[in-house]
Parts: sequence; structure tokens; C-alpha cells
Amino acid sequence: MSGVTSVYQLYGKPGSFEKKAEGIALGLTIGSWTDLPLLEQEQLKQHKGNVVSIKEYENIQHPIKLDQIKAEIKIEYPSVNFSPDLPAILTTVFGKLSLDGEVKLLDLEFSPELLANFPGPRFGIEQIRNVLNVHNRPLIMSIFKGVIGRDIDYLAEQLRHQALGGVDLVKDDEILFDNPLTPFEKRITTAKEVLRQVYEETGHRTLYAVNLSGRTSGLREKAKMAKELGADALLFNVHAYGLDVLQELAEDDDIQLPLMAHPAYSGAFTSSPFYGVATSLLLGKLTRYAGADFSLFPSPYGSVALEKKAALSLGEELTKASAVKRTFPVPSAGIHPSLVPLLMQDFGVDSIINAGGGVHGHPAGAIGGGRAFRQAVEAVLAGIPLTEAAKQHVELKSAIELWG
Ligand code: 1AE
Repeated sequence: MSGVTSVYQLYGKPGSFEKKAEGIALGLTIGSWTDLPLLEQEQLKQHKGNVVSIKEYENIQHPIKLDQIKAEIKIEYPSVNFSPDLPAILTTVFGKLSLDGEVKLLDLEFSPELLANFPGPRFGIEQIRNVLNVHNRPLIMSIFKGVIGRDIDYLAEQLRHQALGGVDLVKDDEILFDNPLTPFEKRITTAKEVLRQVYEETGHRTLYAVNLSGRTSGLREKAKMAKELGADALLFNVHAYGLDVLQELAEDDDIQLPLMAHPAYSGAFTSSPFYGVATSLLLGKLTRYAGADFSLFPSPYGSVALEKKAALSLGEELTKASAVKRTFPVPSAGIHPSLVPLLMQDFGVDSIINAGGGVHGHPAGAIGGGRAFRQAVEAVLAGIPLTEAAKQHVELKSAIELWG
């Protein structure tokens, strides 16, 4: 049957979950079942939500309500009940239910027929690598920092230093919106010129992701303009707008730009262990299905850390075999060169190492910061401990001295 199967986590008394699950399956579909006449049952059968499984965790007690244990329940919802778009799907599976006590949405499994409505990333990992012609190492990305209140010349200089350090991508800070000092169009054209010059001087190509911001109604035109001006990629605060807006941008043939999904605001939905949506679902599977070529998320060991298990399963969701292309995992926040071995161990070669403070805060500035990251990556690929590699590379040496 075409549809979506939801996995929920809830708490309750042992043995109480069957009734609860049946209540959800009916409540979110046809309302009632056993008291319906047989004819109506026959008519409504194809619309009925079905409980697929119930797993009680007898050993996992609620931390406060000590008579309650954790359970995971799976419910299948037929496609016939909703239009094939994320707003309809999310409202079906977790609309009113998200307001109804301690219940967390852990996963959604789309049937192949339903998934066919989600083209996913337009570019994906392979095509981004082709554009950069970098194939066998994690990419390095840096972030503009301290640019609010600064003019375009300041941005241009910061970009030039980041690119000269050898990073593959530079993204806008997610809190840099349209403003008179560094307007959207000017950022694109200035960055293009700076990166062209760096390419001519060094042969190194860096892509720039400009922050696509403003009212939803203007995003499409703004993104098209970015494309016409020669933008490389768009940064997008998807969770402040909604996943469907990302999907609209990804599917628009007049835009055709790589899309970088920023996790800003997503913590409001994912952080609670009892409520909301699992990080791996929101920033992983759904962000991929909605068409992000890159998904940023807090790494397990930086300044804003995600629990390791959640971060690993998020990375897995972005890259595992699927009908849609793979999205680059971008574990971020508080990343510095000494974390490169851990990042590569946990997220593999097909990931992006992303740092703001870890690039700009280097004693030799952003040029030194970028170089230190590149040196750390090369060392890990060659199987050389960073402390050993630092003997040959002054930038890596100072990074390790600073960050440990
Ligand atoms: C989780 C998003 C990370 C991000 O966007 C950002 O600006 C990180 O900055 P740093 O590396 O922590 O300075």
C-alpha cells in the first residue's frame, strides 16, 4: 500500500500502548471504526490508519512518572488520505498529535510510490564534487564572521582570506540578511569577482553560498536573480521557513542552484527528549527529501553539541542508499582543526568540515586557519597523527597549540 509509516515514542503504563496506538491511528484518519456499520467499514477501510507494531521498553522508565515506561509504536497512514506534499504528510502524522502530551515523532518511512513525489537534491554529493573537482577528501567550508555592520569591502577581504586558505566553500553567516551595507546582489557579484581572482592567482576554486532571505513570496524571484548573477549556491534557513519552501526552490528549473540547509531554529522542534521531532528525521531524512544538497547540524563535539548517537544517525540519513541523491552532511559549530580526525572517523570522507571561529581565530588569520584544516585532512588521509604532521606544517602546529 502506498503511504507513510510513522514511528512515535511515547510513555505510559505497561500494557496501555495498544489502546493508545489504536486511538492515534483512528484519530488521525477516520475517527472511529468498531462502532461503524459494516458497509461504512468497507467504504472507509482504505482510509484507515493501521497500527503496525508496538515495542515496549520495560527497562526504560519515565524519569519523573515512575509508573510509566517508554514505548515505540509504528502506524501506517494510507496515501489516499493526503496530497503528496510535506505539509499534508506532517499534518496527517503529527498535526494535532504533536500538541497532545509527551509524544515524539522519531521517523517516517515513505513507500516508494510516495517518495516518487520528492525528487530530493538536484545536485547531491557527486555533482557538488564534480563542480569543485575534489573527489577523495572531505570538503572544507568556512563561514563569514563578524560581518554585521561591515561594508562590502570588509566582506570581500574576509572572503579573499578564506579562499586563499584553501577552503572549498564559504557560506554567509545565517544571521546576515539583506541590508544596505552588503545587499544580496552586491554580495554575489563581489564574491564572484574575488573568487575569480583567487582562482587565477592560485588555481584553487572556492564556492560561495549567499544567504537567501526575506519574505517567502519573494524568495523564488530572488533565487532566480541570484542564478542570473552567477551565484554558486544558496544558504537557506529552512526551518524558519518550512521544508516545503525548500522543496519549491529545489524543484524550480529556473533556479538550479545547490541549496545549503541551515539548522537555525530547528532546535525548537528537536531538542526535547519527549516532544517534537527526532533530529535525524528533521535535519536528515526530510531535509534530504525536500532537496537540500547540504545539511548543516551541530557536531557531537563542538560548541553546540548534538548527542553523538543522534548526530551519527542524522549523517546516515543524509547519505544512505535511497531513491534520491545523497546530501552532504555538514557537522558544524565550534569546529577546529584538532577535531578533524574525529569528524572524519564519524562522518567519513563524504562530509564537509565547517568552521567559523576555527578558521578566523587562527593566529595567522583565516588564511592560516584554512591551511591548518587542509593539512589536518591530508594527515588523516595519510594515516599520520596530527601532532606528527604539525612538525611539517606551521599552520597546523599553531592550531593545535591554540585549540589543543
Ligand atoms: C550549526 C551551524 C554552525 C554555524 O552556522 C556557525 O556559524 C558556526 O560557527 P562556528 O564554527 O561555531 O564559529
